[in-house]
Amino acid sequence: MIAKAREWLQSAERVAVLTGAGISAESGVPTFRGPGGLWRNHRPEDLATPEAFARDPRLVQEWYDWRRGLVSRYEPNSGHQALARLGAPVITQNVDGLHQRAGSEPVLEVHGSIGLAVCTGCGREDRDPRTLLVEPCAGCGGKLRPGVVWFGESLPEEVWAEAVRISAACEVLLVVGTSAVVYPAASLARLARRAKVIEVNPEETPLSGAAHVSLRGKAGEILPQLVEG
Ligand code: BJW
Ligand code: ZN
Repeated sequence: MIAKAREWLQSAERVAVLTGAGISAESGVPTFRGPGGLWRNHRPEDLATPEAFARDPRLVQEWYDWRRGLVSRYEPNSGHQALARLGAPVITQNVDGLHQRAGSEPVLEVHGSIGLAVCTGCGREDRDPRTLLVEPCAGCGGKLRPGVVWFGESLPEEVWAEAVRISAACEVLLVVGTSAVVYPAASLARLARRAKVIEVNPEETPLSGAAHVSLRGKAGEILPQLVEG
């Protein structure tokens, strides 16, 4: 199975990658769903929706400040590094910036970036890791939020359009570490009609049936074998 997948990756001219939280799991970043997941002790609708922010901004800001503080301590793992060597565009649902730090280019962040602070009052944006969301905007005193996409919000339009173009045109789509339950990101794999779809995930997902090859295991172990050959 892995030999066939490697051959497809080597012979295709247009390869694209779609990643989710599982690629960062071996860097220590908790995934959302499953054991030890970020949602385990929280309901997503209490933390990752515009309604939650309107109801209790402080709770949401504190949760994201905690996660923003952790992000700088994580390092890209051998999975991120293998994808950077592959040299294909990476469409990621992750907000942790680890693909960029590993050297992938381009990286399309369809769910935004946790490193970005956005003022809900004046629209001011900053990437200063010392910024605390719980503190008011230095410019207008407004409330700060993270530059991520919450449930019920639209994905960044241009980034999404480019992700759709790349998925529709690729010959091989490598899908890594996503439970494939969050839309519209999960639909990208189905858009890749012409492509051979290779899934890398220790667990079965709703996408597994449609994948041409499912490689069951950890991204940090499988991706280096896929890319080196
Ligand atoms: C490993 C591993 C290892 C472990 N190696 N693998 C169509 C149908 C149904 C619902 C909808 C629909 N269209 C829209 C919706 C609504 C909603 C949605 O999808 N809901 C479903 C959950 C039911 N979608 C939206 O609201 C989206 N917006 C939208 O559609 O706008 C248009 C619209 C507007 C108004 C009304 C309606 C529509 C926005 C979605 C935003 C998602 N945001 C989050 C939070 C980001 C900020 C933050 O970080 O806090 O994004 S939710 C969370 O889930 C995060 C992730 O990017 C996303 C996906 O999760 P992911 O990456 O797949 O992680 P996990 O944890 O689920 O899975 C990890 C996987 O890794 C597992 O499979 C493991 O096995 C595996 N793994 N270790 C490899 N070592
Ligand atoms: Zn402001």
